[in-house]
Formats: sequence, C-alpha cells, structure tokens
Amino acid sequence: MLLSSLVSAADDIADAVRVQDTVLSRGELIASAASVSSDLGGARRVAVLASPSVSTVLAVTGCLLAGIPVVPVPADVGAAEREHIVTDSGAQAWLGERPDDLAGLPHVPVRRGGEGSSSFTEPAGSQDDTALIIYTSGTTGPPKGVLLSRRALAADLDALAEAWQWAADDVLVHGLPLYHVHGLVLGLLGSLRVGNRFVHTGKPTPAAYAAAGGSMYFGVPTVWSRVVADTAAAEALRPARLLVSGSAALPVPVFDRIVGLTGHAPIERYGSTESLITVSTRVDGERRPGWVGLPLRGVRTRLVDEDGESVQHDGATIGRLMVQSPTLFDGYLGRPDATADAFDADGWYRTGDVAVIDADGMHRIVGRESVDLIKTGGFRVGAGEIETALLGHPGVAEVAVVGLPDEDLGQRIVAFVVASPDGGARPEELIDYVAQQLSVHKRPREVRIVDALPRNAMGKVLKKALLT
Ligand code: MCA
Ligand code: AMP
Repeated sequence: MLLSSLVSAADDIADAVRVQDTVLSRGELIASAASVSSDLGGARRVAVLASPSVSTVLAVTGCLLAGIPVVPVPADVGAAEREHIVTDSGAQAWLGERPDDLAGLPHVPVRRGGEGSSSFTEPAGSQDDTALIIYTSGTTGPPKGVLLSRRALAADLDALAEAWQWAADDVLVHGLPLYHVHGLVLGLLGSLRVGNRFVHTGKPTPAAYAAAGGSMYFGVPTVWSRVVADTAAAEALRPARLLVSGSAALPVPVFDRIVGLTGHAPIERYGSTESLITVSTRVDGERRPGWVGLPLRGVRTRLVDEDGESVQHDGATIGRLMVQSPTLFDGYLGRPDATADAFDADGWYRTGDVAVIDADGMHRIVGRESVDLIKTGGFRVGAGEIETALLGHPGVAEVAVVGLPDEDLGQRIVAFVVASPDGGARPEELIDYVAQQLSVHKRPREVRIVDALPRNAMGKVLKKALLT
C-alpha cells in the first residue's frame, strides 16, 4: 500500500492537497484515481508532464493507485530531452497537460473526479513493481531512467516519517518541481502516505513560504538562502515545526541564519535519485551545521578508498561513500552496463560522493568524485549532456562545461566555447539553444567564448584548469 492514507482513508479531508489556489479533497483524489485508471485501460507505463499543478497531482496519484508506472517529464523540458525520455521509457500514453508539439503518443486528458467513494482498494500487485521511472543525468550521455519500486518508495517514506516524527496532523509546504525525488516523492507521495495536508506554493519564493502556514517546509539550499535574505519571510516561519534542507550542501552561514531568524535548526538530509534519501538528522538528535546526519532505519553506509578498501570512520578521513539500503533503485532502464557499474561486487551502491563519517555515524558530504556532475539550484546536471547539445549548434567547434561556485545556486553552469571558423556563436543564443533542447534549468548561466580549451598531451580537456 504505497499511498496508504488514500487506501485506508476513514474520513474525507476537504483540503488534502492545495496547489497554489486550487484545492482538492481526499475524496476527489480517490475519485479521479478511478477515472485515470479507467481512461488508461491497460497501459504499462505513462508519461506525465510534471508541472506544479493539480493535473499532475491527479495524474501521478491515479497511476500509482492503479498500479501503472509513471514517467515524470520535467515541466521545463526541451524538445530533444522530451523526445529522449518518451522514446527511452517506452511510455504508451501522455497523461495530463499536453505540450503543444507532442506527436506520436496518445494523449489522455486528466478528468477531475467528483466526490466519489472515500476509500480506494489498491489493486493486487507486487511491492516489487516499478512505481516511478525518473530520468536523471550522468556524467556522460543522455539522462538515464531510474527504476524505483513501490517497496523502495514506501521504505524511504516510512524511515523519514520516523526520523522527522512526520504525522497526519502536519501541513507540508514546498514549491519544488514535482518531477524529482525531493518534490514529488518526499513532498507529494510522502504526504499521501502519511496522510497530512500538502501545500504546493507554485514557486518556492520566500513570500509564498511565509504565507503558507505549514508545520513542515522542504527546500533546496538555494531556496533557504533566498528565504533568509528576506528577514520578514524567514521570521514568519517561526511557528513551523520542522524546516528541512536537501538536494545539495546547505552552507553553514545559511544554516546559522535560519537558526537566528526562525528559531529552528534545520534538518538536513542526503540522498539521490538512485538511492532515495539515506541519511538525515533527526528531530530527536543533533543537527550539526555542515553535516547531514545518520543513516536512516535499514540503511548501511561505508567509506572506501580508490581500491575499494574501507577507510576509518573518524570524522576526518575522506572516502567514497557506499550505501546498502532497502530504498535502492532497481537499475537504469535498459542499461545493464550502467547498472552494473553503479554497484560493487558485494552489492554496495557507489554514490559518487566523497564524504567523512565520524565515530558516532554522523556524515559530512565533502563533494563529488567527478567534476562532470554539477548541482545547480539543487538540480543534478551532467556536463556531457550540455556539451553534446552545444556541439549540435553550428556555431560551436569545441566546448567544455563546468560548475563554478555560486552564492545563490551552489554551482552555476558555465560553458567554455571555441567558436566554429565561420563564427557566429553568440552567448545568449547558445544559452537559449540549450534551454530549448534540454531543459530551462540545464541552460548555462554564462557562456565564455575562448580561443582554445586547456588540454593535456593526450588532448583531454583539463577541466580543473577551468574551475579557477
Ligand atoms: C530564463 N528563463 C528562461 C531563460 N532564461 N527560459 C527560457 N530560456 C531562457 N534562456 C526563465 C525560466 O523559464 C523561468 O521562468 C525563470 O527564467 C527562472 O528560471 P530559473 O532561472 O531557472 O530559476 P531560478 O530562480 O534560478 O530557480 C531557482 C530554484 C530552482 C527555484 C531554486 O533551481 C529549483 O526549483 N530547484 C529545485 C531543484 C530540485 O527540486 N532538485 C531536487 C532533485 P518562470 O519563472 O516564468 O517559469 S534532487 C533529489 O531529488 C534528491 C533525491 C535529493 O536529495 O533531494
Ligand atoms: P539527485 O539524484 O539529483 O538527487 O542528486 C543526488 C546528489 O545530490 C547526491 O549524490 C549529492 O551529490 C547531492 N546531495 C543531495 N543531498 C545533499 C546534501 N544534503 N548535501 C550535499 N549534497 C547533497
């Protein structure tokens, strides 16, 4: 029972879900689930344009209650990326809001159900079935589909509910995208599992957070640094119970400002699309600035060196972070090679992150192993994907993409471009090109036209030389 509060609902809640000004009762959610499942017939897998809207909530909820795997498509997706996701996933229908230029896939509108029955019987099916296929960037190539089972999602949400004392009387607020683990799985599906009210603010602005009256707030570090830059908005969060930060490192000065203005030490938690959330500080435990907490229930972590040998958990020795957990993904769709590479011989998941663990099990994330995975505003973006897109532009001869430190976004995407001999690559044009081909959030914030890229004797680009 993944969305257990809907399945076992004893009574209706008039405002179970609010997305900006649109409100849905629990009964409407359940009734629309029935409509979605009858409209989709026996589809094996459907794509949903995951905009911050009631339509998205109904589409995802309906599919999951009907046992149909969902492929969330980023709301700001560009043409090439959408084509890749739809083709690679094998989605058989497009549910909900439809892009203007969608071709080749049957479109199924979402019908908003009336006040139907007040409970829903989840169809028979295995907890091992795939619930979501979330596309995420690697260091090279186009995004890969991460297969997440109903069991993994349920295990993660229950472990988080325990660590955060998350309960049905909470009001959870966020304004994050509904196509990633943070906003979709934790925010929406978590609320539908726990049974609390869910509020989506549309955009995660400080003013919207201040006005939402929540007990729990989720944000990426960029959101929290914008909140603390608005003193009145931050102070309006004092009545909340829990402020939670994740998806990227929360700078210690932002942590301290949150404490000063709201009276709350934020909860920090760490994870990834592939592993879901595996480490978190706890309501009843220490919340140490710069540290992301302890393994959640059922999760094991270890640090290894370059040879795969364990290194000490002494709070100082840096190692590659490995995870074993009931929340792990079932592989990348159609990519056995990449799936095999993601695990060591004993089944530990290679997170790609570098960390330290202290003697009490507290984790600090030091950074990523690869410069080619960029975290910008909490979004994970592969440098290779942007480079491939830019090389498709006639004005680009060579390109190297890196993430440079940024006060607001954590890292900002910067493309170093050698223009093709016939010239003509204007930075603004290249930025728009990526926004149209991939996603708006994958666009470089800056393009620097250079005469040549720094290379070693083998001709490999020396990205570290571009980071300074
Ligand atoms: C600007 N815009 C453009 C262009 N330039 N549009 C098209 N082409 C251009 N060249 C427009 C955009 O459409 C948008 O318009 C507006 O500019 C602002 O967009 P942007 O600059 O991208 O926004 P931002 O202010 O920089 O966004 C900051 C943000 C965002 C809100 C914090 O980065 C965000 O939502 N981050 C959350 C990421 C997240 O949830 N990550 C979780 C994954 P308009 O505003 O009109 O639309 S991680 C995860 O799941 C793991 C498991 C975990 O640990 O949580
Ligand atoms: P994604 O799959 O988009 O969720 O990206 C996962 C990556 O985000 C992780 O491998 C980390 O590099 C980073 N990340 C997530 N949460 C945190 C955190 N609390 N602190 C530092 N990095 C984080």
